[in-house]
Amino acid sequence: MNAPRNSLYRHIEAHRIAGSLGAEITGVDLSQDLPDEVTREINAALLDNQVIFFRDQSLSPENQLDFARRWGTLHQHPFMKGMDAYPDILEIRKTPADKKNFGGSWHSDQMFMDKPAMGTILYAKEVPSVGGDTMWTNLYLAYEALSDGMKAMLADLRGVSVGDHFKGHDGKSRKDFYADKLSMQVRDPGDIQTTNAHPLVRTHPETGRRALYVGGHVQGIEGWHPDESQPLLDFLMRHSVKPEFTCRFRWETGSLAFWDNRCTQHYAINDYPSETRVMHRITVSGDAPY
Ligand SMILES: O=C(O)CCC(=O)C(=O)O
Ligand SMILES: [Fe+2]
Repeated sequence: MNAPRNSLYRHIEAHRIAGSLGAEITGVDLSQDLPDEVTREINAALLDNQVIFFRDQSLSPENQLDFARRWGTLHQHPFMKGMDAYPDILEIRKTPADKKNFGGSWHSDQMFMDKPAMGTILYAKEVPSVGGDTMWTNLYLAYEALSDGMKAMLADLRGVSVGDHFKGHDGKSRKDFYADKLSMQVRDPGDIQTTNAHPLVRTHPETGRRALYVGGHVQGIEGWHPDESQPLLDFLMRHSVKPEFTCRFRWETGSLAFWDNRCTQHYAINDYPSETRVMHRITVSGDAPY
């Protein structure tokens, strides 16, 4: 069902890295001004594979911004401060002095916003000699694998996502969670609404496929008591990240990943205590889920 459709691409090739999602794309230099036809093929590859990877790219911040803008307006993280010279780029940096990492639990980006991020474009500037891989999971497959009974129960439910104080941060605020454990700069979201409810089963606006829309930010179910919702959410999270639904990418300097947050979750693995990892991240704005 998810095989690469190389016969449909004229400018790029897609090479699957796992059975359930993820493909390495070859034949394109992202620093160039891409013709619309190539952009359309990259978008098709993203929809077909949920997360796509490019290796050996040499991108300035401007190049990465130009590439990201082909997919829409850019979205700034309400809790994290962007680079001084490029506020639309979040530098994800972890050094041996940092004990925690950014994105080190399963989640879908900015799911706590009224319009969560459509996609994230992450570019590797500096990577550990080994470790610091990222994993993704396919939420279409997670949905399709549920029983008809569970699908029926989830059909009209909405999960409440919270931007701060979530389980992946030990229930602490980002500020307290990072404090002396991660030197990335946190910011105050001001009056941006960072708690929002979305359908637990989401229809992808471009493919029309249904996905189980869960992630670490989901803390409750609208109209349910926490004693009722927590066991169900625990099950859905466990189910959604079964190894069979996942892929894992080994970064090199110059690798770029582009993932679709509408049908995936991801997890940044924190297993390089004595090395440094630096990534440049841009998120593309998305629609209100339905
Ligand atoms: O650093 C990574 O591999 C991913 C971090 C993350 O969660 C993100 O960029 O959204
Ligand atoms: Fe993330």
